[in-house]
Amino acid sequence: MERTLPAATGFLAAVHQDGGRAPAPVFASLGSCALEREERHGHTLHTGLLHTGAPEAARAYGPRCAVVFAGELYNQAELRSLLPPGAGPDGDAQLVRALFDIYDLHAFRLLNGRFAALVQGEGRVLLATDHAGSVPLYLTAAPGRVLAATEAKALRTAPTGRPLPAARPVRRLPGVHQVPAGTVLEVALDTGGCTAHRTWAPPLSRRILPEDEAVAAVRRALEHAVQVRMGPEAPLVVLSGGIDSSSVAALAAGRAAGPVDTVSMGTDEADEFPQARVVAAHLQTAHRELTIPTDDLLRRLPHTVWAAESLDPDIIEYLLPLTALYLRLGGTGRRILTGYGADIPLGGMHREDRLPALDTALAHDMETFDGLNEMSPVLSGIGGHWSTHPYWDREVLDVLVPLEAGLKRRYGQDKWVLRAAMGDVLPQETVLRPKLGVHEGSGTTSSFSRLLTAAGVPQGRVHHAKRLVVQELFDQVVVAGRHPDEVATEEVVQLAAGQLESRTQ
Ligand code: IOT
Ligand code: MG
Ligand code: MG
Repeated sequence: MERTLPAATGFLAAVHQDGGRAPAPVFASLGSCALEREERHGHTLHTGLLHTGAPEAARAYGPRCAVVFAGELYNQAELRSLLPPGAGPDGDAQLVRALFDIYDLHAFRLLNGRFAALVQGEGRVLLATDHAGSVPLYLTAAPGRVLAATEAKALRTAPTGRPLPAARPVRRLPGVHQVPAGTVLEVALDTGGCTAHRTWAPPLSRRILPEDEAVAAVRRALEHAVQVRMGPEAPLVVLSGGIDSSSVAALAAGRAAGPVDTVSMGTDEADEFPQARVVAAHLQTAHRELTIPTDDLLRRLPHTVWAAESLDPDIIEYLLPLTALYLRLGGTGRRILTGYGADIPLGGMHREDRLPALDTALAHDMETFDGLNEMSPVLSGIGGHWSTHPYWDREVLDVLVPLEAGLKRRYGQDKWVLRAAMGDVLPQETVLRPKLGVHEGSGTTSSFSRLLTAAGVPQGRVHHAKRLVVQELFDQVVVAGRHPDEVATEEVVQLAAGQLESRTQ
């Protein structure tokens, strides 16, 4: 049976020398948890797989290694061509296991996907993220044991591990580290020491292409990325009516057997409903509009930090309206396509005409995305849905990032190459519509700012105060393990305002 969602959307896994016990799995993402215990190479492997019905395909045990896999692969056909004919492993975990037998950890250099994986080999444990680290993966390690999970909060009660210079420490969770993006961390079981192997890095050089070739390459790559992300049923596209999400909706509509669903969120203060409606009408999608009162939106701040486990206040502002949307969607188990991330390789957030500044911003953003968790599937997972982002497909990035800046800003337009690539399937007004960020179009930035100024934060300190709010939320819902329903945004804002005041006195 073809499945809409991946076999597993998250996991907790522990490898112990002495049998040991794994902490009870705690995830923000919804789903059932399938527990299993397996003895191999003199160690015990405990796994808890977060799933929606068929977790078997997320685990694979072979003589050389065991694989635990959350998420999905997008280049399965290519990967299968590397295996002997007839060796048709069913699920992604089996495929990774078969490739591991041939390539060892270099198998991860071959994968284009949205995943986190653990491989237990003899005497070592490997922890792998996709090229973008889009499914966050955390671990603690000590001699004789490794514990890993797709949410940091699942490791908050684990025994303290040793420091791991090859990974990023998590705030206030001693010994807990995040696996870097595009990396295989190899942990030696006897010592708990670890080595990082990079499997992808954003291109630093820039390619010069004629307009038509650049446009065709972008169209081809994006079309393919959308196609491989479609499940057996028509997907749901979160649509703002901007060029990024409208392109995804258009390509999905061109592929789906039936009408594609689209949904737009707005608040009582701001929305992009008219612009999204133009696209929905043009593509004849089954379109919905969800208006979220601003108070309710701000009440979802704790849930956003809980899901994203991110400390960056700007990122949290982008993710808050989307999290609120996912929580209001209703239904279960939708496959959601987004236009998220397009602005990073295309320099869309950058509003000026000078090319050096554009490429500086782009190089910076491609250098610093890791650990922000803005693509995390947990954001929609807390509503029971699976999201995926075609612009951060590995092949799409490998086309978009290296295009010389003059193809990204051209004829006075931002994201020119994408606009030119989509002209035949979208209304002209959509193709020409200037960029508007989700945090602006929903009034999120301004309403969050207002909350702080109302609590006495001076204008010039608002951004800093937002950072303190996000930190405090992180400490409550991730570090202390509180449920976000029990955390009041208002109280945390008061606390941050108070901290700021006492520091400036
Ligand atoms: P924006 O590009 O406006 O929105 C991101 C995605 O969220 C859209 O493509 C769309 O799928 C969905 N979306 C946005 N608004 C709505 C809406 N009203 N209703 C339904 N869905 C919507 C911020 C931004 O401008 O978002 N994200 C940037 C940049 C991230 C910066 N990160 C970084 N430097 N590491 C982005 O590239 O997506
Ligand atoms: Mg965008
Ligand atoms: Mg937008």
